[in-house]
Amino acid sequence: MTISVAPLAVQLHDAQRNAEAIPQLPDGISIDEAYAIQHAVLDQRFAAGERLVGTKLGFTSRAKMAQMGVSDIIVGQLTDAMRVEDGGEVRLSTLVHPRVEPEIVFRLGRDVDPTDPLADIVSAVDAVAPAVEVIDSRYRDFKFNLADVIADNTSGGMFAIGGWLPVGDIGNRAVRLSVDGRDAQFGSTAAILGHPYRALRQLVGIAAKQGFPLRAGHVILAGAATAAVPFGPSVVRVEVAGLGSVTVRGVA
Ligand code: 0L1
Ligand code: MG
Repeated sequence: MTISVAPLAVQLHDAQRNAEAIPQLPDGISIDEAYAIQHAVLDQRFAAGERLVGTKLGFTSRAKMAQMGVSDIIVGQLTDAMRVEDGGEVRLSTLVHPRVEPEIVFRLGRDVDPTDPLADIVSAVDAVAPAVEVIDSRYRDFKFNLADVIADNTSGGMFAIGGWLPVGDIGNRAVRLSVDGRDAQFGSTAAILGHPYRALRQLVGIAAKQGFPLRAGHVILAGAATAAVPFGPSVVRVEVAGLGSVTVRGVA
């Protein structure tokens, strides 16, 4: 099937700007075509003045794969406009049907060339932090297939990052997501492909194939350690053992 990238990208971009759900994309879109649509969606954000600040991995944990019925790792893009300060507010009316999920985030201390077979992304990481990701599918009822979600910038919404720390042993740290002080999800960083470094290494291959730059200063969300929960007017806190915490407040 030959698809027209531009109109689909405009539809997705408008859905995000207007916080209005749209139907899923036509059947038969390939993974490469889905990434082409995602790039065209992000180009509209860049044309409006937003800046690329990193990438996000998705479906790196079984809990997320099971929740969404999708089983391949996907990559989306983060812009400066998507970032909320730790403790900051997210205006819920700007999103379609937001959910929150607990993550850890890496920061790159130097550029990584993903096309270099010897690229060692783990050694390029200079800091790690807890993060909360606000995801928001532009599709009606949060229902999508793999191509749909890739085209939709992997449900990218907003994200907040806690305090940066030098990278220590992050292979099996307890993770808690709480809403208004009540526990909502428990997990471990080990749920992220067995070790979050595996997620980083997988990112390199996808970045090479799909044209994502990995630059010094970029942040990389490793993917949720647990299933996501709906985000309403509330204070959401993510804690990662040994790494501290980060909060965001959803406001009507
Ligand atoms: O961290 C994740 O696994 C996010 C996946 C994004 C797609 C979604 O669940 O809507
Ligand atoms: Mg995520």
